[in-house]
This record gives sequence, structure tokens and C-alpha cells, in this order.
Amino acid sequence: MGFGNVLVIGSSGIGKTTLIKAVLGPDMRIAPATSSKGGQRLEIYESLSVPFRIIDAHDMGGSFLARQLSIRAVKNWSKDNALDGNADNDINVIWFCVEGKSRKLIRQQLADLSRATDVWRSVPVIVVITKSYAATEREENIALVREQFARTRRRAENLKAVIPVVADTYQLDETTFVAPEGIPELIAATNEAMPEGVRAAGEDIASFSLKRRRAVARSIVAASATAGVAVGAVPLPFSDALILTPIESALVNALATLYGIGKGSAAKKLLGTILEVGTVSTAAKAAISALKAVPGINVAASVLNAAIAGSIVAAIGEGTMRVFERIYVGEKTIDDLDWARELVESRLSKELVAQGTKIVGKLSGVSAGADPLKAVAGLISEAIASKQ
Ligand SMILES: Nc1nc2c(ncn2[C@@H]2O[C@H](COP(=O)(O)OP(=O)(O)O)[C@@H](O)[C@H]2O)c(=O)[nH]1
Ligand SMILES: [Mg+2]
Repeated sequence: MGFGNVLVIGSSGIGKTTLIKAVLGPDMRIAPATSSKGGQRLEIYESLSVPFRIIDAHDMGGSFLARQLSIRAVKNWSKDNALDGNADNDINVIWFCVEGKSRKLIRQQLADLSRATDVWRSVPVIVVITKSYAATEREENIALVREQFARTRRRAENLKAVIPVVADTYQLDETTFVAPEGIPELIAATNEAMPEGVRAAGEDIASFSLKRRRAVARSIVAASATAGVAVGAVPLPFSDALILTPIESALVNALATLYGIGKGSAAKKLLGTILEVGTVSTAAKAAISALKAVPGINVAASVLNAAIAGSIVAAIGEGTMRVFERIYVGEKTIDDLDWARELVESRLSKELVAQGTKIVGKLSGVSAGADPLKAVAGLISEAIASKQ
């Protein structure tokens, strides 16, 4: 299998580092090929779960002078690499990063990026619109980028895709957030844009894609569980799981988008079935009582409730992810409602109680000065991240 190189370029603060981390996932590492030739250090990253290396180019931003210097640095670096004749150092695809929040700057940014990468004029380009938090603006921004790209010196056919991305969960307030978006699409589009010789084969990319989707899914589950912790801590009698409905609903919908479950009536039925398990089912109620009855707990009621709420959301998320994964790979269909219900229920009854007991147990050991809710959220996120 080949291993292509992606050059990532864009202004400082635009989200390049965050994007690279999101694409390469937890096993990201600095590639041996990293160079600091010509006084310009360019970091090259790779990971076993993605079929290409990523080169973090120098930031292209700031003053006019700084911009010129950055442009020159990238050009010099590329000339160096072109001269040494090492095909491993070819640039196969370029990601132009522009920020979704600053439309005014998109034109200037695209012009700069195009100029800075002149030596790779025939290399395929993917424009990544970073920080695309406002879902309603995504289509409009894509159109704006396409229009502006046509005015750069590049040929239109070199623009392979324009992808709005949310690389990391964006927290609007304690209980609402914008889920990661666009990462698996970016990986697929990049692989697609690679020259034949370095492109990963169909099966490889499918399994890469599944692994990366799972990593994104876990970050959505963790953010939702943290929201569940905040809601669970409110001083209301936490007698049933209904107060978690909005969070679970946002969670299940975000995962459905991630796994391409669709929005038709069959999909709605499936999502409804899963949400019932999380809120009104006997499985949910039994799990709550079991966790409340864990012996020897010495924490405030609000903290215990927060831990239970967060754990329930995490269990629903993990179960939903597994359901959607099996559908995504074609082993199951969205009509297999009984199977889906059983899978999510079993997460709630077995895993949740085991997991929740562990977390509640660890809480007694949290130091008195620490914020107990932060500690709860941290423990739950850790547990989610450590799953295989
Ligand atoms: N929540 C969230 N923050 C982001 C995202 N992209 C960038 N940021 C934030 O924006 C800032 C700059 O991002 P960074 O990746 O360092 O930009 P770089 O200079 O282009 O590498 C950091 O504080 C990031 O956490 C995103 O998708 N979600
Ligand atoms: Mg950076």
C-alpha cells in the first residue's frame, strides 16, 4: 500500500493543528521524515489509522511581510524536496484551510494559499472550511469558496472537494455543543484525490474509515456524557431518565449523521427505539436503582446523580455507536429494531452498572478541594476513551 503526503496550509490560528489531530486520531505521531531544512521546520505526522502522512506547513498569516516570508519558506522547502528526488517527499494533495467564521478573508486567504503552493500547481486541492460551527452557513460557504477558487491561478479541475469541518467538539454552553463534522469525509476525499499509485485500496480505506468514525463517535459520546453530568447534578429529585431526553436525542442524532443513517421514516423509527431504551425503559430504571444502591458510597446526592446521568448517556452512546457501526458496514439494516433495542439495553443493564460502580467507587477518592463534577466528567470521559 502507498503512503501519500498531504500538505496542510492556512493562517495561524485557523485550526490546522486541531484538524490534523482529529484526522490522525489518538495514535498520531511525528513521522521520521520530519525536516528542519533551510531553517524552516515543517512537521510531518502520521498514524496507523489513516492512509496518508500530513505535513503541517508554516502558518500563513499576520502582516504582509510575515505572509511573504511564510510563502517563501514553503516554496524553498518544496524546492529542496523536489531536488533530492525522493518520491516519499512528493506533495500529493494540498488542504487549503480557510475559516468558516471569516468570509471577508476567504478571498485573500485562497489567493495567498494558491500563490504559496505554486510549485505544486497541478496537485489536487481540497479546501477545508475550519470551525464550521454554524450548520446553516455551510452550504453558502462552500459556494463562496468555489466562486473564489475560480479566480486563483489554479485550474478548476484541481479543486477536488470543499469540506466544512468541525474538528473538535465546540461547546456552546454547559449542556449544548456542536459535534465534530466532516472528518471521515475529508479522509475519504483525500484518499480519492491521491494519485493512483499511492491511494489506499477499497478495503483498506473502508477499515480506516470505520476506525476514524469510531474515534469521532467517542468524542461525541464524551461531550454528551459531560452534558449529562451537568444536567444530572441539578437539585431536582432525579427519579427517572427523562431529564436526559434532549441530550440523548442530540447524541443519537449526531451519531446517525456520522454513520450516514439517514433521515427517512425507517431511520426515525430506529432512533426512536434507541431513545426509548435510554429514557423510559425498565432497563434504564433498573440501572438507576442499581447504581443508587452501590454500597459504601460517600458522596453528595447531587454528585451521585451526576455520575449516574453521565454514565447512562455514555452507555446509550456506546450502544448506539455499535448499532450504527453494524448498519454502516452492512451487517444489519435500519429495520432490525429488536436487535438494536436489545443491544442498547444490554449496554445499559450490564456494562453501565459495572462501569458506573467503578466510577462511583473512584469518586470517594477524589480530593476534597477538587470540583467533584469535573472529576465525574473526567472519569467518564477517560472510561470512554479507554474502550477498544
Ligand atoms: N472547539 C473547537 N476549537 C477549534 C477547532 N478548530 C480550532 N479550534 C481552536 O482554535 C484555536 C487555534 O487552533 P489551532 O489548531 O492551534 O490552529 P493552527 O494555528 O492553525 O494550528 C485553538 O484554540 C483550537 O482549540 C474546532 O474544530 N473546534
Ligand atoms: Mg498549529
